[in-house]
Amino acid sequence: MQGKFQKGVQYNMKIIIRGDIRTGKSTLFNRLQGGPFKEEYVTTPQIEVANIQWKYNQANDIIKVEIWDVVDKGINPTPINRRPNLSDGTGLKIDNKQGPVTPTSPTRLTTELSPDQIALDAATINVYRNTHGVILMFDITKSWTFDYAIKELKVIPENMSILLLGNFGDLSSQRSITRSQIYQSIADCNRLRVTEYPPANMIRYVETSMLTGFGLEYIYKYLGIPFLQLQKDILRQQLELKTKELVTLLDTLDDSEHISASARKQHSITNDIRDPKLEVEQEQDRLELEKSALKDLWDKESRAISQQESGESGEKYH
Ligand SMILES: Nc1nc2c(ncn2[C@@H]2O[C@H](COP(=O)(O)OP(=O)(O)OP(=O)(O)O)[C@@H](O)[C@H]2O)c(=O)[nH]1
Ligand SMILES: [Mg+2]
Repeated sequence: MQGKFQKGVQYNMKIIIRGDIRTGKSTLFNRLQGGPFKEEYVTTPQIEVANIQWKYNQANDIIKVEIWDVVDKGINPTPINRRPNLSDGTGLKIDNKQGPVTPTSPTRLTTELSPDQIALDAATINVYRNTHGVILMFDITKSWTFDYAIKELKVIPENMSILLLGNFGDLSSQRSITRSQIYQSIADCNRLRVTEYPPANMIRYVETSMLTGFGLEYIYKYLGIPFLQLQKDILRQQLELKTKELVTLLDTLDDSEHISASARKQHSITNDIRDPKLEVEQEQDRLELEKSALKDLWDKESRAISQQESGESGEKYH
């Protein structure tokens, strides 16, 4: 029994990494799996998924984190049955020295595809489905990647936790977006997200460098936010379920054992649970009491009237 408790509960959490092209998504994806920084740039042809084990504080719970490296517009020139294993690093290679790839570049590559060669991408599936946290990346040296992030921030479901990463922090001397611009935009977006979910859904911002590893620890810690939110949701559902189970069981016991109404009442009071059957009975009791009180009043009134009448008639006839 003790061993079972020590093993803890298993949780499945889904985290997606999004961002404009060449912002460091796959580098983070690899880093989170314990891989080293790779200078070579290989654009990701379609969504990739990996599972990592993650620990919340020193708890014994087993937390399986499913990480998605999201591609907006996929590139899949290979038919489905002959696709390479994408996690082994094979894919379309673009040399670093070719210069920056603009956000519109992938369309140039996809025009050669036939309809049966559709890749897994954010255009074909809803990546936010069952997602617990979003890591949204931009490159602090490329303003258009920040514009992309701000646009995306406005469409991410408001219950989701978001971590915005200003990547390429090692190139901060070349930055094209100031910190105050970033904080201002986040404040504007957060204002729109103040609904029923705060504080877990508020946008958090941190600057990182996948090259130096700066900020990776923060990302690791950040996973605690979607995790605690997930745990809270599960506990809330369990609580609702157990309350329903309890009411059903009490009902079954009351019905099957021919328990009197007063005993049922007693049961409900001692269990401090709202029993719908008892509530109806209580309402009927209350109506009965009201009715008899009214009846008493009418009886008194009619007695007084008849006394008055007999008095008056006595006066008349005596
Ligand atoms: N100097 C520096 N280079 C980085 C950093 N992060 C990623 N890179 C490099 O930037 C290039 C692009 O990184 P990727 O991780 O492939 O970017 P991506 O967002 O997955 O790109 P796509 O899949 O094409 O959308 C690679 O050459 C990386 O080595 C960083 O923080 N600093
Ligand atoms: Mg990539």
